Amino acid sequence: MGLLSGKRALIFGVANDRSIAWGIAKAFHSEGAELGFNFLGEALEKRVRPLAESVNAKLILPCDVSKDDQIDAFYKEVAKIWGKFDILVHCVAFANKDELSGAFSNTSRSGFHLALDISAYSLIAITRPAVPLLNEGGSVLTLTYYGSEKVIPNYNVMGVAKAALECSVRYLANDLGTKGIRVNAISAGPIKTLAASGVGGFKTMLKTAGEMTPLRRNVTQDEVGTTATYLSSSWASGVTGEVLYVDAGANIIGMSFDEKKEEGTPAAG
Ligand code: NAD
Ligand code: 0WE
Repeated sequence: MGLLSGKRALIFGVANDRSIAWGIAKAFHSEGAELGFNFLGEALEKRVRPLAESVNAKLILPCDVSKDDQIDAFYKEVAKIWGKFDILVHCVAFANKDELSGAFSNTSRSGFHLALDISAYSLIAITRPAVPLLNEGGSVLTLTYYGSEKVIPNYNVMGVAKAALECSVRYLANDLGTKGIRVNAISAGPIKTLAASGVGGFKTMLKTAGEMTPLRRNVTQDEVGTTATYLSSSWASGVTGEVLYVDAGANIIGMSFDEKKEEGTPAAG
């Protein structure tokens, strides 16, 4: 018996086999969950459909989370095909590329709206219609990043969007608690995905980040997947409104330097 046997999970945000959402899907599948997926547009359908079919998913439907009519149509189909389900996973973020470099103060009004709409409001937009379909003991999970709490170069408007997302997790957790539904976030360390590879200097950032963590490495999609499985299972039945770090310990570090370099070095060289 798997940890998620008999559970149905709807996963938003698979783009390809490097997606964090796909790491979560693989872990859920290995613990016995039945899976459903969205895809964004025909180009991604070609990538998502074969992946989804490899884990025996039957529910594979289009949904742009910035379009209310698509969200409505999506859940109408979910209600028809599944009726009720247990787990909702939100792995969606987007900002204009030109807002993810240079000065944060140059963030445009329209860029701010877009980033917050797709990366933060969309959690509310896909959770509200899910509520009547979610079973008691259900779980909603989203993905966030440390750039919501501390300044990370170039993360810019996405940091503001993730702060709004994390706060939405707490308010949604309070709303849905009475229905026995939990809402949580995973704050993942940097991982090379499609979204991340669109970022200038990501390779250098990954190397620097990996050297700073207590585990002296970065985390993987699979490690996010196993933590997501725990949070979405009855083993986390007492956990809601939480942001759980899957970052190799990065968030606990206040300052980091190479201690070996200090050995035998005269002070004030
Ligand atoms: P990814 O590119 O694989 O996934 C992002 C997904 O967002 C894609 O599937 C894309 O289709 C989807 N998306 C964008 N706009 C959409 C829209 N309008 N409607 C529907 N879907 C839309 O990248 P990823 O890194 O796996 O990102 C997944 C989540 O993880 C994001 O929330 C991201 O912020 C978060 N995260 C990523 C990292 C990292 O370093 N990769 C670290 C922490 C958190
Ligand atoms: O949340 C993310 C990815 C966010 C993201 C990335 C892109 C690149 C391509 C959102 N929208 C876009 N739009 C594009 O056109 N991460 C946590 C990964 C990430 O992105 C960064 C990071 C890290 C880490 C951007 C700048 C600095 C660090």
